[in-house]
Amino acid sequence: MSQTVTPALRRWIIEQASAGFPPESVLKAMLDAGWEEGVAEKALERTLLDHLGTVSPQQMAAVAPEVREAVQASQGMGVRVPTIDLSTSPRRIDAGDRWVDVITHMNHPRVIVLGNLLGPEECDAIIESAKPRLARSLTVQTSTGGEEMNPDRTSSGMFFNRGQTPEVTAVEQRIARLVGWPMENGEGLQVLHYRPGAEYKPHYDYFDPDEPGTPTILKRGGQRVATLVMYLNEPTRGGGTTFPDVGLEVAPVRGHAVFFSYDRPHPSTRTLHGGAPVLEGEKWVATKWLREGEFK
Ligand code: PD2
Ligand code: ZN
Repeated sequence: MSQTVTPALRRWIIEQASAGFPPESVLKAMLDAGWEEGVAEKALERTLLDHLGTVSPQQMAAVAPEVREAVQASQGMGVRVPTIDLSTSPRRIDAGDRWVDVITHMNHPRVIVLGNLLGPEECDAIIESAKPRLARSLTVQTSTGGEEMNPDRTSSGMFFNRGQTPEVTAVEQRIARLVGWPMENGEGLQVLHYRPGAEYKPHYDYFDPDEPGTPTILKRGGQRVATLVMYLNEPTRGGGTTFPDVGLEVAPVRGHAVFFSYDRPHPSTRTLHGGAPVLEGEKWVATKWLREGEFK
């Protein structure tokens, strides 16, 4: 008889580990309860690696040392990611053709909220050139590497090619300078339009390594390592960008942007994020995703 790992079992495993029980005693309890050894070992390992990757350092200190080591080993070293050097607490950063304001930032997840990244006339020009090409948003289907309609994303959208209009080029050059990452590693700018009620449910922007379509997607420049969501207008109410793991919501202010980076394709980066429903008015954003290598 095949045994399936239920959410209840996963919750129980997490409770045991959080209470400080070492993995051997959790495994023994599962075997005593009638679980097949192979199934129990796999369930234990997957659950602990997924869950413990996302907990705070304080919570992590409470788990058994061998579990902590296994989680750290499985996560390995992260890759180099785009960054904005804030070590000297600058209030403004020279992005080449414009001074960009630093509004707020946090380290885990690495999130930086920027002001004045785009001027109002640039926001309008990008919206106007996107309008004629909008279609209901598709997301990359990681099971095949193709594209699919996604009910979690009720916006309409389009992609520019890199350098497609003068405003797009200016913004791409500014971003490259700001985060110290080659323009060639950027995907084409995506524009999204949300009407009242539209939202983008929480998700990760990296490609799930366990999905069968991911190797195909990664042939074009490797993993995504950072995202910049730029607000092109202001909804009257709602439409913030949320980070549920840390209770953060970034307000959509015209010309502002939220930058976040992820050095591994894993929930431990705490970069789960979503677009909250627009309650009143409409919302326009432009998203720039940055890859590890050149996006061709
Ligand atoms: O529009 C947003 O706030 C939003 C939220 C989450 C955009 C994206 N993700 C995205 O484009 O990936
Ligand atoms: Zn996203």
